[in-house]
Amino acid sequence: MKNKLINRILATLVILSGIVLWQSCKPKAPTSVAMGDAATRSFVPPGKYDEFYNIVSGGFNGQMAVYGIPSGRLFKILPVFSVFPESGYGYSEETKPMLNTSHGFIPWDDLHHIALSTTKGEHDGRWAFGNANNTPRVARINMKTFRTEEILEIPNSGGNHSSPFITENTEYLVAGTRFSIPMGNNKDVPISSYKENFKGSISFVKIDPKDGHMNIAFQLRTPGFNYDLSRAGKGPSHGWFFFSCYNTEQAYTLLEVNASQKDKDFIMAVNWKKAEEYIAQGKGRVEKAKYAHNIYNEEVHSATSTMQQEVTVLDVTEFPDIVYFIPCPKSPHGCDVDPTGEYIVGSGKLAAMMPVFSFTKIQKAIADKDYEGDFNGIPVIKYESALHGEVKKPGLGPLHTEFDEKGNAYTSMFVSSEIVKWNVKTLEVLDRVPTYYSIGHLSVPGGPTSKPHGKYVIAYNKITKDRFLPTGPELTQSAQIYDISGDKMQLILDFPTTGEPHYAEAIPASLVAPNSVKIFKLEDNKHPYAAIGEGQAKVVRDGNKVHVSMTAIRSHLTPDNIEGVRMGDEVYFHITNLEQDWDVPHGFAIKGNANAEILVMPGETQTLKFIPDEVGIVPFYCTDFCSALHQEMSGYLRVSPAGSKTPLKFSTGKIEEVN
Ligand code: K7E
Ligand code: CUA
Repeated sequence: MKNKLINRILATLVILSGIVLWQSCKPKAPTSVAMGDAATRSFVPPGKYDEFYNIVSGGFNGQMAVYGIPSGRLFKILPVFSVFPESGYGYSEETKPMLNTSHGFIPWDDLHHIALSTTKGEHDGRWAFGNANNTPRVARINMKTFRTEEILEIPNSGGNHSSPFITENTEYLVAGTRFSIPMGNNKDVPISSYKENFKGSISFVKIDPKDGHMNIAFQLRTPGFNYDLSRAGKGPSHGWFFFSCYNTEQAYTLLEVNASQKDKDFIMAVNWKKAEEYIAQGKGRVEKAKYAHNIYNEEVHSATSTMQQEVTVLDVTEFPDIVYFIPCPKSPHGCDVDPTGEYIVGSGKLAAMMPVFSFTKIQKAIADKDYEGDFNGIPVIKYESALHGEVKKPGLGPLHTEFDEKGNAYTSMFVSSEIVKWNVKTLEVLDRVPTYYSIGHLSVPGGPTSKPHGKYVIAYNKITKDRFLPTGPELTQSAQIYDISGDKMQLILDFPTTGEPHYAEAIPASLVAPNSVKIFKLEDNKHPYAAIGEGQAKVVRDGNKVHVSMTAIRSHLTPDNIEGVRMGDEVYFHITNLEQDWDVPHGFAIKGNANAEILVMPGETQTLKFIPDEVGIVPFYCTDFCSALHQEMSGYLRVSPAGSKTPLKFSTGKIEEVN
């Protein structure tokens, strides 16, 4: 028995060391492969626009970043789950509620996946969604303002990795748990009771088609193993979802070895239309849960956080026709559906080939009950019965697949550091190019949709070694753009990225740029402390709270002299930017503040809290270089001792005589 186990471990180690050896296949020196006119194809002349927006996740920085394609130029860092002192996100009173959770305020997360909203399977340019991998949450970004507008916490989840993935018309976003955990009333259990007590869960988040608001419609309670990635069906497979599952061994320690025992794990096929029916029939179980729902409202330029109390659960083992398992070799990671919706690609990280499943065959196998057995009562479809075919010798360590508009697939190979192009129908490998190095996700514009825009594939790499000037032990993260318009993929650009780029989607600029908000209209500003015009500027004491309604316009703040604040006060600077011109933000910061700055967009009001910690005169100023007289855009706050009788007064431009 023991010997058997040791043999198994040894066998696994041999496999793993093989992988380490395979890694040495990758090119050793930086190679300049951009030849001929290749590099000019990424060149966007000064003053010209890029053709695509690339919305790239930032991994452990908890943000998204916006780049232009094909230039690779960085346009914006878009804070989502992490505080961002540069804009005051998570520091201003208005944005703090966005980062509220059932655990309280959390300033950071790990953002892996982007999903851009679609209608009829095609990009519509409305919203971008992202996942918080650590403290399970999903976020929605409004593509008109490029701001995080909503964050929904996901209860009953042990790490939100297979998330967010959306259905054809953005009806639902799914959020699947990476780790299984005990749920319900009895959570204090031995870790070794994994098999009995640990469960998975997949949340179906309903998206309101009008305003994008997210609510958990229901959760599927699933067998205890790890749920890695997912894609919705489309076209003929609309109504289904596919998830890659690993650790079907149900190991709970040294997963590296113990979760790689079996020859095959599963792709889990979910008939969500069926689940929807059961929910409509009232078959879901309402369970207590606690999760935050945070919404930013641009009318008041403020967020609110509400704690939700319930979630409706369907245990899939109690319903015969919601979930089916399809065997998939060796710890599948990516699980991608081609643009036609017929083919589902499983990427076993440790497998030497890639299975492509057929939706038609899966349906037939279900109709014929063509099963090889069951797992926790859930039917396991015969591998051969679901299989369209295998891509033979695609490369080593297949992770993720995207598609072009010509019936081709592009798969990232982590171990052999390359992108492999193959034909979805014939499964024939057509081309391969090296990536520098260890590619994770890749992105073809429109690649996960029914209508890919094609033209480029962008590689998001895990290792940058020797591609850029060294910057100490930590190097920049990197991405690479390949032209895929011809038969052969051709590298045209390396570009550095911020954070760790996990996944990205690229969307034609024409679907987004025309809708971009330029200013917020002052007359629509319903912020309770807004000063719409300098005449409304004021300072009001409310106990130990002092509310300053201040205006900013080139190049002064009103008021710029404030007296009567005392030690022990909390001062709230509510800054309204009176500008109604595009691209004229004003910033605000005050000396010694244990807080960040805030950046205030034209027509908007934002609030910075300040607690004085010493008596004296404290300067404040505009932080964004807004005009030739930006340096003059400043003022003073006088802080008097606690209990002093200094009268509250404020002014701008008033010269007082001192007697
Ligand atoms: Cu492959 Cu978290 Cu999508 Cu990264 S995951 S690579
Ligand atoms: Cu306003 Cu600088």
